[in-house]
Amino acid sequence: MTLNLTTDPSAATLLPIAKKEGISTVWDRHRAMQPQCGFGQLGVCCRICWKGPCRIDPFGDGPQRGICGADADTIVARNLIRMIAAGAAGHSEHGRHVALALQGVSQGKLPAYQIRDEAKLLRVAAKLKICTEGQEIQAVAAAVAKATLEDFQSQDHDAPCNWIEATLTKERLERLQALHVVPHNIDAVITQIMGRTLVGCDADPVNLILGGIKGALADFNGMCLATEISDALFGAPAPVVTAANLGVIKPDAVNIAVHGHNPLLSEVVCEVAQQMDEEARKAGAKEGINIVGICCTGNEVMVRHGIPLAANYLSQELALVTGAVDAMVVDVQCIMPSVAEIGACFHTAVITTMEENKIKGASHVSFKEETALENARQIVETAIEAYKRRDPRRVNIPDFKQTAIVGFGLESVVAALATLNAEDPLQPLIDNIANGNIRGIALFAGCNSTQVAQDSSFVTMAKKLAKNNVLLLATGCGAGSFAKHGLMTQEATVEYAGDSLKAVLTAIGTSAGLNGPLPLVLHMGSCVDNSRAVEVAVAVANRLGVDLDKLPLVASAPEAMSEKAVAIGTWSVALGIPTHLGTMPQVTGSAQVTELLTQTAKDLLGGYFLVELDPELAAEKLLEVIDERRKGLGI
Ligand code: MSK
Repeated sequence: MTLNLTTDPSAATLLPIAKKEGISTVWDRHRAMQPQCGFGQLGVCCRICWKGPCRIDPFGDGPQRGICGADADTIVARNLIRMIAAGAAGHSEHGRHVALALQGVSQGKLPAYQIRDEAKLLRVAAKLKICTEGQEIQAVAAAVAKATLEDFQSQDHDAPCNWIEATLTKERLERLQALHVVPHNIDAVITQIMGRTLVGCDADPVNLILGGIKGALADFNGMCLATEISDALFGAPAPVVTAANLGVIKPDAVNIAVHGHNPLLSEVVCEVAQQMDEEARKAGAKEGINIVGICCTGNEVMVRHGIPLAANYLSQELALVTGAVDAMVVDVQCIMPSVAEIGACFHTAVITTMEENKIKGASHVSFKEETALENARQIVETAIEAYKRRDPRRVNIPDFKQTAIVGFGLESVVAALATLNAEDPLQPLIDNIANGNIRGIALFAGCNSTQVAQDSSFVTMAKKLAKNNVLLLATGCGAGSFAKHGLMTQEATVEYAGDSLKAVLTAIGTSAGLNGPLPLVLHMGSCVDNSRAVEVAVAVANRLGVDLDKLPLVASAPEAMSEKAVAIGTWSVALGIPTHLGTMPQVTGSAQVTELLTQTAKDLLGGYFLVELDPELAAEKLLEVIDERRKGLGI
């Protein structure tokens, strides 16, 4: 009954309960929205000024220009790059927040935080060419924070942002510089996009798209710094065994769901929850406090600490329908406003924590790094109080959860490979790519969308690619899909990997002490952590002496939805990576923009968008792309 909505088995338990309780979910609202606006789907609706809204007739019978004179190409390009600006703003604001926290730690102003991974901080400093010799770790932190914050402040248009310069291959940087798309200042580039897309400004679709690519690379810069500084503050991920899906919610515990993206609060909530476990037991919760994750805040604490993941994007409301979540603590991004209303149907405290992200009907704890410990205590106390009001007769926790081995960043991948070749850890990976045991690498990223039965395209594509010996990496809600469906297990490797891939994963996993293969899909973290996959790719490219667009590497966002996914997909293309989309981008109202993104980009950047809604066909097309790349390398 629910298969055309979601393939997550826990939804089959909870959607009928939601219906019985009169609770509307994301799928009900999707149905109510049909038919959706065709002009919007094609990207030809312009709402940039109040003479409008205007829309271009895609059949050529009606208006071909908006009231100001903008045609479909201009309107589509403007709409698209505004989405990129929004995505870049979200990621880089998250990054700025983390960088300011590092600065606060370096000044001794934030007692709730410390540098938990000094080795990572030193590696970051070396990458940014900061001299660390004879320096105290606090001084190194201050220098890293300063160099990072310069990426939001520099007025030198010719100097690339520090992080992008430190991260990309030399050849890629030069290629992007020749196109004038390398950002010098994240904030400035986002502001420029908003300025150039005002009524009566940039009307050249090519120029607009180049501006969008620059914005997307600003997004990449923001993601790199967010990921790596978070690692320094909270620890780089290492393999850990945990679990995923709504069955991780415990009937006899105070359940606190951490949801959103920014790890600054959730890290402290995890710590404080441990200290307050006894208080929960005193309130009657035999199993104490149980923290579970949702979306990318969930992924952050999952890959670093093995906190189980309850839900990815589309299932967030269903977590509340279990009737057993006592508090849902949200920070930024991908939080459905409906959660406040659904929480109110139960006893659940839905708590917003960021000044710029409030929800009508939710309570608010104003989170500040300076007061993080007391903010976290207040949240945990609220959860314990809510637990006392829980109605056990309304508790319905689906009996579905899967084991997941997670926590694979560059450091842990290299550490695992080093057990095979300590002197040159990348060599075994390169050898196995060259001899075809690993046919290629696919990075699965991005969201869930109601346009696709939840998780279905991720799972279908992954199984097909793995059978064809493609090494699979995943982030964000894509990683959540794989974790929930049992594809981050050793058993999945045995069942679904092609013979040669299985042999490689078994050799690495066994030698790394996992008593068996690596999981079929390697969980690299949240959506900002896509930069981890680039780090691995850059390391391989540098080792081979080629640029990223030569590698048998592809990316896929089969269930893309967010403006952040638009930004990520665009930088992925800009870095030379063929990038699949499994949902229709809102650009097809312009033949010129569509051609720029799917064909011209290939000549300019090496990467390009490939749109295929059928997951089986999409996997076949990605295999063809991988083989084309292999041919180019002569392997
Ligand atoms: S949470 S941006 S639905 S991946 Fe990162 Fe998931 Fe997409 Fe949000």
